[in-house]
Formats: sequence, structure tokens, C-alpha cells
Amino acid sequence: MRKLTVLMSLVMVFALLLAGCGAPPPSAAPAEAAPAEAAAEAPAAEAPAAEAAATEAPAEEAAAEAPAADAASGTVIKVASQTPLSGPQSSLGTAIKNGAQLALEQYGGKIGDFTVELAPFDDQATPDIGVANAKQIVGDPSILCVDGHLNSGVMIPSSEEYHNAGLAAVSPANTNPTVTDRGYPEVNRIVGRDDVQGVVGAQYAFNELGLKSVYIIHDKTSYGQGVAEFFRTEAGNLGMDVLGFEGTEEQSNFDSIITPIIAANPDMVYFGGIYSQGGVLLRQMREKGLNVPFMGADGLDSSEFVNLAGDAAVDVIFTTTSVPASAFPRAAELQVQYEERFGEQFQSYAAYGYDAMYICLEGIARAVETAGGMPTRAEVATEVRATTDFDGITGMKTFNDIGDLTVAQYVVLRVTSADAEKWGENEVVQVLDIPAPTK
Ligand code: ABU
Repeated sequence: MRKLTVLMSLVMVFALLLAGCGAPPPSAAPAEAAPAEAAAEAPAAEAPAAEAAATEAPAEEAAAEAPAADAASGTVIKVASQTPLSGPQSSLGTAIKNGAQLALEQYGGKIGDFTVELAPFDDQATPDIGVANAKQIVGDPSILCVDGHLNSGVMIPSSEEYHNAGLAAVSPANTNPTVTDRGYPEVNRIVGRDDVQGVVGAQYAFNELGLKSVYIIHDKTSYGQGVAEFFRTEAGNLGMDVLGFEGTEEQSNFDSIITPIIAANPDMVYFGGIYSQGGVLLRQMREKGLNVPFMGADGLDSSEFVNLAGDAAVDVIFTTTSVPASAFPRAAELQVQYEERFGEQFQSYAAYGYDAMYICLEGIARAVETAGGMPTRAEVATEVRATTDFDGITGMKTFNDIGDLTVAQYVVLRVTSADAEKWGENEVVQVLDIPAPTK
């Protein structure tokens, strides 16, 4: 069992206002089906049995459609991305894919004599589809690394395929502990973990907001239920009264969820899940007169949250492991480049999709150099895991022996505006640098 209390005592805590002291500036680097039901990213055990079709993104981005002759001739190397590019979670999934694409473009699209292409896949935030895509990915010998996923409940089963094929994967967003706790040498992430994020949230609610009781709602996914459980445990340790803990896959009518919350009269509501469900839940809570503080985690970190929640979004507090672009000078630059390149609002995980691609590219480049030509997947996986002091857009990154960051950043944010365009201006309330938990 992880010693979270000890861990937290080792934390170097910066409770700082963004304007006061941002993170140290990194140095320059080269260079959206029928709505995927919110329950799309269902608990793995409850994933629909229906056969899922592998879903590759459209031709414009379809490096994966590159002629087989190219791959066979050994002149093309591909990096796949797997995220929701369609459905209600596509704002974050598209941001990751776009970030990866921009990184590849800025890298120059070449490693030695090899042309490097992006192969974007749409997992629709659905485990079965992610796994079907993963089988397709591992079946393409020119794919040497994967930048994905958004949803832990999709990453966990999909990465069984990557692992079995020896294919390196760098997750830009997955926070469930299981992603790395299996100890697979191919599976890495450049964000923090929910066994820390949930603790950070509970400590903020109790210590900083002085809240003494909580009602917890989650979406029944690996991520949402997981982070909610970690919040619940720490809240209990702190002496908060946990008045309810309910999971729901409902997307549009939360009456039967909200009525018991009102009856329990908590000091706050904690939501473990994604913005597409949380935004609607919050709006309906306020419409029913439930006005207690609403907290969540990084699944809320999309401007779409305010489009769904409206004015109710203002003053929502959430934790995230995706540090906002406003905190990193180079990420702020990237935001401008991204919005010019794609004509879309920069979202929280875009810079992480960028950095994950870069880590893939640098690992492949080292493996190419060592091999003196096309490397094996195992050689690439070894080089990616060896990533040390990678000076990324989102800070310095070193992987430990299970593919976690040796130190990850956790941020507490307050939503400051109901204008989605101002999502990037959310107030950074607290920044924490926390070492990876040890067994
Ligand atoms: N960490 C936020 C994205 C959700 C997930 O890990 O499933």
C-alpha cells in the first residue's frame, strides 16, 4: 500500500499565485459517432461486448493509410496517436492529437533518412474501440511509438496490446495508477497519478476551504471512480464526513442523483469524471438550488465544461496534472502556434500531446542512431523509458522504473469565467511538485 501520508510530507509545496512565481522556464526545444455515451469509457469489466470497429482518423491526417510499400521499403516510421476524435470528449482528444501533429511538424518530420508520419486513431473514449485500434496499430510494423490515450479506461486495455507487441507508448493524460503499476517496460506517462491527485483535492477542500462533509459522484470509469475513491479515502482520513458515494452513467437527466444529495445537505460535492457529464450535472444542481461548492479533477479541464455548465461553472475548483499554458512561457508560445495552425482553441492536454510526441521522436532517434538504421520496437521502448531530464514544453521529465514521472506537477485551479474563450485564464491557486509514490 502506498504511503500517501509520508509521500505528502515529502512534497515540496508551492502554494503560490501564478502571478507571483511561475514554474522555472524551460529552455527552447527544437522545433471528435453517435455521441460516445459518457459511459463510453466504461469500466473495463463492463465494456460493451459488441464488436467494435477499428477507427482510424480521416484521410487528411491519415498517415496510417500510407502505402504499405513505403513501410515495407523501410523509409517510413510512424507514431500513432489514440484519443477520442469524435463524441463528447473530443475537445481534449483532438487537442492531444493536434499537439502531437504540431510537434512532429516542428521536429521536421524526419529522423535520419526516415520520413516520420503521424497515424491518428479515434478511440471514441470507448475501451472496445481502443483495443480494436490497438490491434491495428501493433499490426503495422512501421509504427514505433504511441501518443495516447485520453481515458485511462481505454489506455489500460489498449496498452495490453502495446505491451504484448513490445510497442512503446507515452500517455499525455492518463492518471489512473494501473496504467504504470503493471510495470510494463513499454508504458509511460507524462502526467501525475490519481492516488496523488485525489489526495491533493481532499486536502485542498478540507485544509484550504474548511469543508467538513462531502457527497461524491463518479462516472463508473476507471478514471472517474478511481480518483473519487482516492478523494474519499483521504477525506475520511482528514475527518470529513462522506455522506454519499454514487456512480452514474447518466448523461442528461440527473434528477435521481441530485435529490439525495440535497437531502444529505453536504458542505460540497466532489465529481470524479469528465467535463461532458460533470458540466451538465453541475448546471442541473444549480437549477435545483443546490449551491454548495463543486470540485472535480482533471477530467473537468476543458473549455467545453463552461459551455455545458454556464454561469454555474464560475468558482468551481478542480485539480489537474495538466499545468495550464499560462504557467509555462514556452507553452504560451505553443498556444499561439497551435491556434494559428489549427484555428481552434488550445485545450489543456495539447501541450502534453506535444511533449509525448517529442519523447517518442527522441527515443526513436536514439534507437535509430544506435541501430544504424530501422530499430526494433524493443530498442525504441528501451530508449523511451530511458528518457531523463527531457526539457519539455510542460517542464522537465524523467521516467522512473515503471514509467511514471519521477516528479509530477499537480495544480489546483479555480474557474474564473463562464466565457469558454477565457478558460486559459483560470486562476492557478496552488502548484505542487510531488514525487511519484513508492510501493
Ligand atoms: N486524467 C484525465 C483524463 C481521464 C483519464 O485518465 O481517464
